[in-house]
Amino acid sequence: MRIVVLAGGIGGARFLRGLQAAAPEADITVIGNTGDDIHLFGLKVCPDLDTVMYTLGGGIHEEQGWGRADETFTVKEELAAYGVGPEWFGLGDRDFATHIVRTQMIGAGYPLSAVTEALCARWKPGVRLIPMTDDRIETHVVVDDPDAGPGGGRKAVHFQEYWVRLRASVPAYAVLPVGAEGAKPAPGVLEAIGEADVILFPPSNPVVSVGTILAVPGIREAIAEAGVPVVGLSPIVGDAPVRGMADKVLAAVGVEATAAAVAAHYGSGLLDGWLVDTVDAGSVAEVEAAGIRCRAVPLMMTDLAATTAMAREALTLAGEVRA
Ligand code: FO1
Repeated sequence: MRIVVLAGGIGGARFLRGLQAAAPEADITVIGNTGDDIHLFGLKVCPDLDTVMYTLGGGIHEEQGWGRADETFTVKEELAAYGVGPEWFGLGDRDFATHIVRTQMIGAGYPLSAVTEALCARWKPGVRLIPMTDDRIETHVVVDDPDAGPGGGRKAVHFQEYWVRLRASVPAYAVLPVGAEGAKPAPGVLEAIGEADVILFPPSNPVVSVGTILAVPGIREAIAEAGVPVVGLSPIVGDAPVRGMADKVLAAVGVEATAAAVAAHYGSGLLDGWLVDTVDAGSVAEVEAAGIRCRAVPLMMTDLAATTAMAREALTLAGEVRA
C-alpha cells in the first residue's frame, strides 16, 4: 500500500512512528513542511524536515520533539560570546552539522529535495521524505508592533520568532506563507500524490504545517483530484491543541479551536474522513453533516502503542470511505 502523509513537526513525526508500526509493509512518502525554515548564522535550518528525519531515524531529543538527543551547545555559547544572535533559538552542536551539510549542498547547487535525500541516507527514516517545494517559502506571522506606540501598527515576524521567542503569547492577526504563490511542488510530490492509495493528514498544525503544504500551488488540487481516501486526525482535543499553540494560529485564520472546525476548515472537498478524540465524540454528527465521515477514537499520542492504534484507525476509516 502506498501512503502519502503531509507532515509538519512534532505531532506529524510522532504519528509517523505509529504509522510505520501499523503498516510495516507500506511504502510511505512524507511531504514535509518547509514554511518553518529559518536562515541563522548563514545556515539554512529546516525544523520540520529535521524533526521527521531525527524522529524516524532515532536521533531525536524525545521530550522536546525537536533537535538531537545528547546535545551540547558549545557553538551556541561561543556565538553568544561574540554577541552574535539570536540566542532564543536553541541550535545544538550536533544539529549544526546537519545545517552545515545542508547549506553546503545548497550552495553547490543541489535542490532542497536532493539535500534531504542525502541527509536521509544517513538517518534511514524508513520513509521517503520530500520537502513540499524546493523553492523558498517562509511563514510569517502578523502581530502588534510593540514599538508602534498606542493604537500603533502591526508587523510581520518570522514564524520561529513568533513560536519560540514570543512563545505565541501575543495575538496573531495573519499567517503568511511568504513566497508560496511562486513556488512549485518539489520533484516527486505530485507523482507521490497521484500514485497514493491513501493520503493522511496527521495531527500536525492545520495552519502553519498542513496548511502551508496545501498553500503550494498544485498540491491541494492534486489531493482533491487524487480519487483516493483522504483521512485526517484532529490536532485539537477537547477544544484545545494537544501540543504546541495551534489555537493561536487558528484564530488568525478565523477557525475555532475545535476538532469539528478544523475538519470544516480542510473541507469535504479535501477530506473524506476525520478522526476526533473520544472526548469530542459529541462532534461526530457535526462533522458527518459536513460530508466528512467521522469517528471518535483515542487520539493522545502517549506512547507508540497509542500512536499505532491511531494510525490503524485512520487506515480502517480510509478503507471504509473508499467503499
Ligand atoms: N522550539 C522551541 O520551542 N525552542 C527552541 O529553542 C527550538 C530550537 C530548534 C532548533 C532546531 C529545530 O529544528 C527546531 C527547533 N525548535 C525549537 C522547534 C521549532 O520551533 C519547530 O519549528 C516548532 O516546534 C514547530 O514545528
